Amino acid sequence: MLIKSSGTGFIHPVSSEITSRPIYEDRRQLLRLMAGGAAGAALASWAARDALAQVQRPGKLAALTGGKSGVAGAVTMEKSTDYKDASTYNNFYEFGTDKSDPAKNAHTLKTTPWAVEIEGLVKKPGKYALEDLLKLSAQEERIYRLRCVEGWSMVIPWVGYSLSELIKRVEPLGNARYVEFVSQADPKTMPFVGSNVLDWPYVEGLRMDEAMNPLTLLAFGMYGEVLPNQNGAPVRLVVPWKYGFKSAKSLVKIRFTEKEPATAWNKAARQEYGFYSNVNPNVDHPRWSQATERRIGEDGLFAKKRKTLMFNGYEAQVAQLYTGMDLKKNF
Ligand SMILES: Nc1nc2c(c(=O)[nH]1)N[C@H]1C(S)=C(S)[C@@H](COP(=O)(O)O)O[C@H]1N2
Ligand SMILES: [Mo]
Repeated sequence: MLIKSSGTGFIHPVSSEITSRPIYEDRRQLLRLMAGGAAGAALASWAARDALAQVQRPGKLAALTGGKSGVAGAVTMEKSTDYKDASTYNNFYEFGTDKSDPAKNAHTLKTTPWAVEIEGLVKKPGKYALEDLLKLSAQEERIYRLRCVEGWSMVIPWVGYSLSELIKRVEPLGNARYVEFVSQADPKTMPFVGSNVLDWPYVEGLRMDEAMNPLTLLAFGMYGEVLPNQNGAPVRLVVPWKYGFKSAKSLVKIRFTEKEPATAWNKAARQEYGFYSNVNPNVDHPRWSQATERRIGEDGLFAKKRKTLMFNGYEAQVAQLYTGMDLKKNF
C-alpha cells in the first residue's frame, strides 16, 4: 500500500487527452515511459501483471454454487471486473508487495487440509475444519465493490455467507466486543512472511456489530469457483464498506476479544491506517486524496477516475453503525 509516484508527472496525465485513444496507444506510451526510466512502480507493476495474465491464466477452479443473495445491498448492478484482472492484480503481502506477485507466487500456499481456530470470549471455541465451515450455512453470491486505500476499485462476485451465521453458531460471551481475524503466516509457503514490510501474521479486526452486519461476508469463492490462492484461499473476509485491507485473506484464526485488536496496518503506520477504515472520500490519506478511484480493467491504464462514495456506496446499510461517532477522528 505504500506506493509513491515517481514525481515526473507522467502518472497523472490529463485524462481527457488519452482515454479516447485505443488501448494499444496506452501500452505504447507505457513502454516508452518504462524505456525512458520515467515510469513509477505502479506502472511497472501494471505491465508485469498484464504480461503475466497472458502467459499464466489460472485454470478453471472447482465450481462453488451460490444462490442469489437476499441481503439488502448485497448485489450491485455494476459490471463485474474481468476474472483475469481480479486474479492477477492483488494485494497479498505474504507473497510479495508487487500487484503481480501473488498470482506468480501464491501457488505454494497449501490449502488442504485447512482449519480455522475459533478462540477467546466464546462458548464454543475450537478448530473448525474447512469442510464443516463450508456446510455451516447456504452459500450465496454477493457482488461487492472492493475499494483499496491505494485508490483503485473492483467489482467482484464473491461466494460465501454472512459471517454472522458463524458467529451465532459459536455463541460469543456477553463481554466480547471485538472480533480479531488472523491470516496464515507460514514462512515455508509464503515467501514474504518474515520480511519487515509488516508485523506477521496479518491481523485485522471489526467491532462486534460490524462483524454481525449481514453484509460482512465469509467468502470461499469468487466468480462461481473456489477462491484462487492469490485472492485468499480457502477462506477470507470481505467487508465491502471498508478499505480492502480490512478484508483479511487465508484466515486461520477468529478471536473474540473485549479490547480493540491491534491490526497489522495500524501497527505499521498508525497515522495512515485507522482501526475503522471506513471508505470515506472526505478523509484524505495523509499522502493522497481518497475522493476518487480508478476501476481496474475498465477503461485502460490512464482511465478517467470515478468519485468515491461514502461507505463505498453501502451507506444505507451501514451508516447507522456509526451514529454519534466522528468519522474524521475514527478513520
Ligand atoms: N492476509 C492478507 N490479507 C489481505 C492483504 C494482505 O496483504 N494479506 N491485503 C489486503 C488488501 S490491502 C486488499 S486491497 C485486499 C485485496 O484483495 P484481492 O486481492 O482479492 O482484490 O486484500 C486484503 N487482505
Ligand atoms: Mo488495499
